[in-house]
Amino acid sequence: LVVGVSLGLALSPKGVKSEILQRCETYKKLHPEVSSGNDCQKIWTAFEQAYVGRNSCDVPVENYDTLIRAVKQEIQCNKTLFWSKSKDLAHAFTEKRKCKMTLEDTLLGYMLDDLTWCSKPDSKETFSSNCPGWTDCEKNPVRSFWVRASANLAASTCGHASVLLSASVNPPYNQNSIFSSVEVQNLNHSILDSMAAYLVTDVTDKTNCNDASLVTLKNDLPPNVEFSCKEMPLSDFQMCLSDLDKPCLGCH
Ligand code: ZNA
Repeated sequence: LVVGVSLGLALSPKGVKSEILQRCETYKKLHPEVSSGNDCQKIWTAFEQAYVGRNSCDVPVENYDTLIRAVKQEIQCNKTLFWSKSKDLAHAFTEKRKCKMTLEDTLLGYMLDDLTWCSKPDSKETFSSNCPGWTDCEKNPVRSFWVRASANLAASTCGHASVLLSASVNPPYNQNSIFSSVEVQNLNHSILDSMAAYLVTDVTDKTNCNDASLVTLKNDLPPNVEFSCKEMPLSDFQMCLSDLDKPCLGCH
């Protein structure tokens, strides 16, 4: 078994625990509405029990169920923005426009974005280096976390959902992605009405909303979830970031 080295974010000497606790407290200050229901120390304990003392290629997705239950945050209808191969664009957008939120704008995603963590058998420690990379083995602690957190966000998404896709990657909708294999699969048709795909197109991109992969996305959605696709030139997208009076991605 080849286990790669993923460096993750450069951490303060105190490590993953203090980074996560600090992010949790920062989030609570920025979002007073989630403050009273969430105890950062309890969240840390629920988080680490998922993977401490385990082989770092043997952390099942369900091990994060306790963490999911420990984090209390209501997902507001019409706000979810999924993304696939467009992380930086999606986060630039939600940083400027509070009408949409990605997984990384929720408490759970905010605490763990860009971090790497793992443990080892018979250890009580959390490490942030020499952990398996995303594709080294399927059941690594980081990937299992994002699968579980993504499934939870999708299952709670109500009203109208959006997804930001890039015409610069082929295909823009990939059935191997977490967006397809986890998020689309976990949407709840009894609370979700519609999904709009925004395909960001750079000047030389030839892919448009007629791409076969977008037909696949439409067909992968649960029955009765209405689908639409809009091409969005990158220049228009950048305009959305600078001119906040311009309506974009359904935000006014
Ligand atoms: N914040 C995250 O790191 C993250 C968020 C990781 C995985 C999933 N998510 C969810 S799913 C988020 O809410 C998005 O809506 C969905 C995006 O997942 P995707 O469709 O699989 O898109 P992607 O761009 O291929 O991957 C998303 C992220 O996963 C990347 O930014 C990386 O952090 C990680 N990743 C995916 N593939 C690899 C990888 N990291 C290293 N090597 C890879 N081959």
